[in-house]
Formats: sequence, C-alpha cells, structure tokens
Amino acid sequence: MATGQLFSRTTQALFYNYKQLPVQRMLDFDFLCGRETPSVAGIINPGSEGFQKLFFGQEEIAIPVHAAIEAACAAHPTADVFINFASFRSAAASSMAALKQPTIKVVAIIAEGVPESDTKQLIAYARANNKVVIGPATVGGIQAGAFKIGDTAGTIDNIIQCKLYRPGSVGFVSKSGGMSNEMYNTVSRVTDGIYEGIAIGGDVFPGSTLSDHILRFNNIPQIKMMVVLGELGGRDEYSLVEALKQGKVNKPVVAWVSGTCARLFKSEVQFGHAGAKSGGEMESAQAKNQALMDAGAIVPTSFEALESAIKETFEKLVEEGKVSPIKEVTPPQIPEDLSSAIKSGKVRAPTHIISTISDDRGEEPCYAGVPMSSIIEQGYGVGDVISLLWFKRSLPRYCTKFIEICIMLCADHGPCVSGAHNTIVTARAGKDLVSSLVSGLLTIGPRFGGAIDDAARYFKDACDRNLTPYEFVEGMKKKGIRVPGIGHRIKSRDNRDKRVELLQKFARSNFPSVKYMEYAVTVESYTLSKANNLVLNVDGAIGSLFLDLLAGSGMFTKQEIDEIVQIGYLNGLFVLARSIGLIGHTFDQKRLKQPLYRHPWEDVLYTK
Ligand code: Q5B
Repeated sequence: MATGQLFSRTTQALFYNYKQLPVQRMLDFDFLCGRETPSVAGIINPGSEGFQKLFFGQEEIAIPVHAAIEAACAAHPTADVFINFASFRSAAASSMAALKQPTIKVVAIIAEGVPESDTKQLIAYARANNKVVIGPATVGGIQAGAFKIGDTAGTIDNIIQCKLYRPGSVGFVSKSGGMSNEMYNTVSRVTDGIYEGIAIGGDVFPGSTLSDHILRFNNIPQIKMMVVLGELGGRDEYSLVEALKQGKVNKPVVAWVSGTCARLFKSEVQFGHAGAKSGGEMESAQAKNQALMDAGAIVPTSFEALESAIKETFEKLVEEGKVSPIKEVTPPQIPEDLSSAIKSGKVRAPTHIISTISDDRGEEPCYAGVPMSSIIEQGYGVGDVISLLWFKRSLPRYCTKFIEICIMLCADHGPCVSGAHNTIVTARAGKDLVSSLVSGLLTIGPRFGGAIDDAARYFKDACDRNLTPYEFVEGMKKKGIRVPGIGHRIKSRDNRDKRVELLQKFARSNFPSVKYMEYAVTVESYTLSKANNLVLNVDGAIGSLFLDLLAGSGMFTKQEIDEIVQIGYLNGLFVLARSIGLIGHTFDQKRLKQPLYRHPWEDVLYTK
C-alpha cells in the first residue's frame, strides 16, 4: 500500500447510509478548518433520491442524495472517499461495490461484525487494485485541518481542544477508535499536534494495517514522528516490527501495545474488540512491546509513560531543528444548533403552534391529560374519547353514551342522500378512498346534515328569549331563513324519523332536563300545521338535545356553552358519523366493481 497522503483540504467523500450526526460533524469540521467546499459531496441512501439539508457553517446547504453507488460516483467523479455506515449485514457488499468504482480510492467501513471471510475478499480486491480500506469496526480517521471521516475525534469541543483544525507534525495510528480520541488529546498536549490519525479498527483482519499507515506516514514530509497504539491479540504489530527491522521507517516511532493486564487473568480474555483476545505468548502485549522496542521503536514502560515518551521524542526533534514552529490559527466559531441551545437554556424561541387537547411527547400519548393506557384499561368508549378531544373533559357516562348513539344513528342513511351519492359517483370514477370520502363529506352543509349547529343556535336563542313557536317560525320566515332542524325530504308526520324518536327516548330517561328538546317539539307542532314534511329532523333533534346535555350536565359554564354553539362543534357529530357510512359506500362500489357512473339523459330536463 505505502504511497503517501490519502486526504487533502479538497478531498470529498460519498457517505453511504445517511446518518445525520456524523455527516453534520464532518461539515462542522470543514467549516472549522476553513475549507471552501464541503467534504461530503453526496449521500447514498439505497432506494431514495433527492436532497438532504445540512449546515455548512451558518448556511444551509442541500447535499444530493442518490439511490445507488454507481449513480453517486457518476454524479461526483472527484469524490474519492467512500464512507460506509451500512450495517454489518450489508457493509461488505456495498464496500465491494464502491471499491469497484474507478473513482473511489479509499473505503472506510464503520460497521462491527462484518464476516471475516468477506473482509478478506475486500482486502484482496483493494490490494490488487491499489485502493485503501480503513476498518471494518473503525471510527475512521482524520487529516488535521483537511478532512475527517464521520465521527472521528468526537465532538467539535474535543476537536478544538485537540487543535485538529490545523495540521501538526505527528502521524498517529491505532486499532481503537475510542482510544484514538484520547490520544489526539495527549498528542496535542505534548507536541505541535496531529497531522494525520487513523483508527484501523479492532477486527482480526483490518482492511489496512498499522504498518501500512506507518509506512505511508514515512513518505509524508509534513509528518516528523509517528505514534502507534496497538493492542494485544493478533500479530499485526509484527509487520511493523519487520518494517522497522528492515530500515523502511526513518522517522521516530513511539509505540505502545495495550493489554499488559491480560496476564493477571488466569484464563484467556476477550477485550472489547474482536481481535483483542489474549492468545499465545506472541500475541501478548508484553511480547509485542518487547519486539517493537528491539526493532528500534521508542516503547515506554507503561501506558502512563506514553505521554512523556511522545513529549521527549518531539522535543528532541525540535532541538534538532527538524520541526518548524506551527503558525497558530483561531478557528471560527461554529454556530450552535437551535435545539441544543434551547436544551441548555441559552436561548428561547417562540413556538409556532399552540395545542391543548393531546400530547404525544411522553411515554404514551395523552388525550386531554388522560394517558392512552387509562383510556383502554378503564374501558372508555368512542364517546369518552370525543368528550376528551372535543370538550377537553371527561363527561358523565350518559353524555358519552348519547354521543355514541348520535354517531351510530347518523352513520348512514342509504345510498340516495347527497353525501352517499357523491361518494358513490366518485368511487365509480376510479378515485381513491380519501377522494371518495371527502367528495361525500363536502355535501354536508345547511341543507344536508350540517344544520345541527344552526338548529342549536336558533333554538337556543328562541327558547332563551321565550319566543312562542309562532313568533320564532314567522320571525324566521320574515328574514327568509328556513328553520334549521325542521323539514325532511322523505320523513313526515305519518312517516316519523325513527332516529329522532330514539334520541328523544334516551334523553327523556337519562337527561336531567330536556327543556330545549321540548321547545323544539312545540316548534315542530307549529310547522307541521303548515306542511306534513316539516318534522323535527335528525339535525334538529341532535342540536336541541345537545343544548340540554351542555346545560344539564353541570360540566359547562354558560360562557362555554355559548362558545361551543358559536364555534360550531355539533356538525362534527354528523361529519364523524357519516364518514363511517361514506367509507362503507366507497368499499361497496369498489367491491362490486361498479363502472363509471353516467346520469341518464331521460332523467334530465333539457330546456331553453
Ligand atoms: N320549508 C331539509 O326541504 C329540507 C322549512 C320550511 C320553514 C323549514 C328543508 C330544509 C332546514 C335544513 C335542515 C337537515 C331541505 C335535514 C339531513 C340528513 C338526512 C337526509 C336524508 C340523512 C327539505 C317546501 C316548503 C316551502 C319551504 C318550507 C321547508 N323547510 N319552512 N322551515 N326548515 N330544512 N336540514 O323537502 O311555502 O312552499 O315556499 O332546508 O334541517 O339532511 O335522509 O335525506 O340522514 O342523510 O326540499 O336525514 O326542510 O322542501 O324546499 O321544497 O320546501 O316547506 O319554505 O314552503 P324540501 P322544499 P313554501 S336532515
């Protein structure tokens, strides 16, 4: 592998399997380094296309999203790094597909648990084609001040603290991603900082090895010394030992293999990484540290002494004039995300919506403060749910039962009424459920089904003002208004509406008072004296009885009753109920495979 730089300040990557946080962290790092172009050229999200909005400093940018690797590579031919956030199940296949793209030079595989046989195939292909694999099971790597893979180096605060926004003189390679964050800190404290850091990953077969990167660092003039953090298990460190012995590395190498504590355990121990297993003597941390020391690496006596070993090595290079002083720069401030600023109490922002009936933020949704589990466990019905969501209170059982009766009685009234007719015609025109439903719902209004609110308004006003039926009806006539809730196309004195009778019967035996209903009945007696079909209809019965419910339940103030009537809650009962029937009519027509409806000519009067 050898050769030199993998990344630069213009390197761009394709990010596979979108994850918001690591991509945003890459872009924040770019901004911190003063990069002109974002380091993520495109996102690949199998099966979806479009754009993903993210921040580049204070500005929002739209990063293209591609459905396939090939399409992304074709669209971004200069993006040569492939950052693979796929799961362990699909990481190998997608990595191989990326390696096969001529534009891709480096593939970083984040997933843990990629099958070793798959990794071996990736390694073989990469080596044969002069490409670099970092990982699997890696956090990635970073070139200070230039390019960063995913979550490498952690938060922006850590990156600033470790001065990773500008290059130093140290090349660092480790197996562990977590420990590399720790070491970036250590290196920044005792040297002029990191030039490049790579975590090769903790698997038994890493895509690229410790020595691969050390030999590469050796060819990068800006790197003056190298730090290696190995770990027990496997034999990867011995390829570095060989390289050192063969004189292939001419810059100082400070190395430590962690896991010396493994000898304290009586049996074989598996540490965090798949490859970090205390095996035979050769694989022990002690043996590897000794071999590295014998080969010429600077190996401290303990992990605690690693920092001073790095410090001394760096100071020696300074004394020898091999390191030129770094020009310090002040990185720009990354604007804080509104959500985190709100969380920490630093800013406040006005909300855009106010809601008082339900809340889905907790463990379970609540309707007017009542958790979903209580609604189910306490046997609430649809009437109770309506009482919570519409009236924001738990109404007595007789009230919620009345609501349920209204819903059941108004659910349907045959195929010939306005709403059902529209729904049937729409369904037969091949439209979908929602279109067919709303087409029917849109007929609900002052003549059809939507007279409940007006009935309640006018009956309340007339009853509260003690108008006689004569004064009320004739007063309406003078104004040219038909009495809402009175009259029906097919119901009449001799063909009473059963629904009205049922509602009245229930109310008479359950409501404390039926004052408004009785008033409506006296109005009906008067209108019936004018015409046979001027009966109290279902809208009028519900409107007048709901006034009795509101006034008699003792659950509403006078002001609240006026507001409910004024806003117009009550047509909601018919809308909700009739939706059941209209949905039924839609399914019925579709089930019957009814063709497009065309009204017969014979049924139209053509005239001039
Ligand atoms: N006249 C319902 O009218 C209908 C009068 C009136 C005084 C009145 C009509 C009306 C008020 C609105 C209302 C809800 C349009 C009805 C429903 C759901 C449904 C439907 C279903 C279901 C019927 C003949 C004569 C005229 C009029 C006079 C009529 N209504 N006077 N107050 N309210 N009502 N809607 O039969 O002297 O000849 O000029 O608007 O409450 O929608 O099943 O079908 O479940 O689906 O077309 O039940 O009453 O009568 O217009 O020919 O009038 O009576 O002034 O007098 P009609 P028209 P005149 S429940």
